[in-house]
Amino acid sequence: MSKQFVDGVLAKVMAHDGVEAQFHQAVREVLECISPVIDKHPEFVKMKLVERLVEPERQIMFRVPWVDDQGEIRINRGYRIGFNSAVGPYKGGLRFHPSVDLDTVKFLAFEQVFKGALSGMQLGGGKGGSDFDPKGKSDMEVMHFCQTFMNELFRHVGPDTDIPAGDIGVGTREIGYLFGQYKKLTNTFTGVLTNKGLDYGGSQARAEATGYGLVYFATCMLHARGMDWKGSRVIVSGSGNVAIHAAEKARQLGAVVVAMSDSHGYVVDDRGIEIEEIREIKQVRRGRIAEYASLRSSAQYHDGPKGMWTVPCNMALPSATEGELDEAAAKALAGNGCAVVAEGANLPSTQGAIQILRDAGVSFAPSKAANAGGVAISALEMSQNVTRLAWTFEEVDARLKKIMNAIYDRCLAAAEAYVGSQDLIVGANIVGFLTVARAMLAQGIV
Ligand code: NDP
Ligand code: 2IT
Repeated sequence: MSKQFVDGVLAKVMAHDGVEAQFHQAVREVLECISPVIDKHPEFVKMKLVERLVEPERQIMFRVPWVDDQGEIRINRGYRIGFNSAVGPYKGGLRFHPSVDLDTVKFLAFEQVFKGALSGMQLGGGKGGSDFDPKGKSDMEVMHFCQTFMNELFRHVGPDTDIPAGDIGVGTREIGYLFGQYKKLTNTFTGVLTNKGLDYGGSQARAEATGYGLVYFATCMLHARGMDWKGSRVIVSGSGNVAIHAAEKARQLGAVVVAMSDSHGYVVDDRGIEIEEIREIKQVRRGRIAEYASLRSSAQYHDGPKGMWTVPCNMALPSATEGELDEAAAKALAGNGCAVVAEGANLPSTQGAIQILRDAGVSFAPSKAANAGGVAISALEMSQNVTRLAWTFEEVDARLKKIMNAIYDRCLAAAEAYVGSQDLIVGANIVGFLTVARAMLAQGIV
């Protein structure tokens, strides 16, 4: 009965939102895991919880006109989706990248609902962004864009309503400009955004949180297999906020990070990548990862990011973008004896890839659990803003570790209880769904 019910909801979503392929994949992954929960909770069916859950509470799209350094008028599109606020206020990042469209923002917002619930920090799910490309733009252009973007966004967000943060293309610089404009427009100084700079309400360890949290989560997976980081070969895709901090923590724990990438290609360094060098190239100089190979004689650069998955490793941490780990990549990883894959990016693995990894006995952690450390520490940033206190790095990092361990334990317990397995995808979706569904049930039909 429940399988039929779930299939029916999925068919309706696909018919209703015809071209949203990424959103469909995200919905499918959740729905395919929750049949055993639906079996035990007929009230969820009666109250149409699943049907309500797949419909965003609100979606905002707006024009963002701005003027570039040459005096040319440019027009971009802005988005913010508040997907679900049953567990807490809408919470999730803003992405600035030319590929951003409604489908992208919708699937990311949907994922964020379960991630917020899994984090245990009373967070709802939202996401936003624009097809604006910060690459190659001057600081002034980025500032003007951020100000115009906020000129519309400010009326929809607020410290108790919707709290955006960073994501691809939105880092400390962009958050600073967005915050300054919100403050001016509303005449308030509040925690309306997270990922802020440390001088004006940012939290220690927020920049590190997603990457460090990913490694803390993967540590639980390694220990379950009787493995450790020491001496292990690790590949980390991407070289942005999440990737750099994941690589940094893995290295601190004794791993050898042998490969990293950007959207143009990847570098291999069998002696272990110098993360500080990558940070300098990618975050300070805003350059290409290829430059790393010209600085280190032990490193080689290869064009195109996809080939990176063929580099032999014990663990892989996909931390760049959605869909980057496809079936060919999964086959290469499994064939080379990779034992653990934990997702730092949002939905980086295709469904076909996940199937191949599962069949090969690779331990796999889905993004909504493994990268929840970022949003969890955003919640700690919000707490510090409300109380006007600033916690130490060590304090926040210790909490992050506890939060990631707790997410892992809850996912594992749910998988064991509902399907008698240790499948973290099933566990994460069940815990996330149950938390949101119970909150929605309690709050009535709203
Ligand atoms: P950044 O913008 O800091 O970095 C993105 C990185 O990914 C860049 O190095 C970029 O390269 C690279 N990249 C983009 N596309 C590809 C590709 N096709 N192949 C290889 N590399 C690519 O973003 P974040 O690190 O913040 O985000 C990375 C991922 O993590 C995203 O999926 C995001 O949604 C997710 N995430 C982020 C969180 C956060 O707190 N920031 C929290 C949880 C998840 P290039 O420089 O060439 O563009
Ligand atoms: O995907 C994500 O979890 C983020 N981009 C971070 C969200 C947040 O609100 O900190």
